[in-house]
Amino acid sequence: MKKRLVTFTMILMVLLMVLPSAFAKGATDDGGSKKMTVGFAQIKEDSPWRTTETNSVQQEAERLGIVLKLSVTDQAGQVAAIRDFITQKVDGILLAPQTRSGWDEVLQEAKNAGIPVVLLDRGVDAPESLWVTQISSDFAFEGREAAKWVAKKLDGKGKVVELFGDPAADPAILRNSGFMEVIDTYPGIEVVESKTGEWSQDKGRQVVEAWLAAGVDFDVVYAHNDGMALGAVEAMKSAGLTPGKDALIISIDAIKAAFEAIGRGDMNATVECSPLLGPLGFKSLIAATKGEPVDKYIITPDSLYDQDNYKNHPTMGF
Ligand code: GZL
Repeated sequence: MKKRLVTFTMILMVLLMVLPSAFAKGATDDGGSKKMTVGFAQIKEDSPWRTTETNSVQQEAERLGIVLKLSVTDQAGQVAAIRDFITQKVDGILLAPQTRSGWDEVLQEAKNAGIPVVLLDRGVDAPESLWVTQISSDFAFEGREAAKWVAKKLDGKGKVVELFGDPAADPAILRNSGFMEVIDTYPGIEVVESKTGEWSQDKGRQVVEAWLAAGVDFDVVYAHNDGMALGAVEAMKSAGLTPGKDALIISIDAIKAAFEAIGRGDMNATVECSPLLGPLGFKSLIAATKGEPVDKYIITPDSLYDQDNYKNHPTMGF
């Protein structure tokens, strides 16, 4: 009798050790079927735009009943996170690639594991066969729209300073090339300075403060994102200048703080760049897991908002 009791207890202990992990691996919904699990490798970046994008992904995962594993790091950390998602056998991966390069190897590993990868808000220089789709704005278009606005406001003649995003990042590279493609058609307009503000308001402020201290003369600040533009506003005010008048300030993103600055006259324009990419991201991943076709590039529409039309934006910014 005693021997049977010991055997039963040992079997029970083994079951209690094994069962929970079995359930944990395949989280199930109320109906008992396995929930989809998605890994999201997000960029570590202190910006309202990035926060709004992360919230969009989290809210959509919640709405769809998808288990989201969120990792927020730099590019090297993103590569490690993707490897971790592969080990965990996720059903799909969302990646907001901090830089254009450095992805070929890890995206090949995801492909070998049969895990689809969707690129959010930026492109990569890895082969198209390694990722399902890129969901983003057309950054060169944004740059061209900004340049057309600048050329019109300057009547074809003046000096521009450029606050570059991360020079290794797809949106910065294309916002510069799109802008210069138009500016180069105006011999009277010169970009006299161009320096990275690293997408951040504080660094953008420091760069413009240094230009002003060095006596750089300019009529327009073109910033690759609103954060850096708001830094330029601060720098001009600290120097006793009137931003939006002593120099025009145009940027990209259309965050709420930019619309507020346009309303105050501190900034003059911003080109919309939607961060609300969660729904399209999951729709593409789910289609890919079903073997359904997905467009290789899904471009979200953008418009320029300035003091004449900013109140028309449905949410007055993101
Ligand atoms: C654009 C996105 C950019 C934003 C910046 O899709 O990648 O990253 O324009 C952010 O604000 O740094």
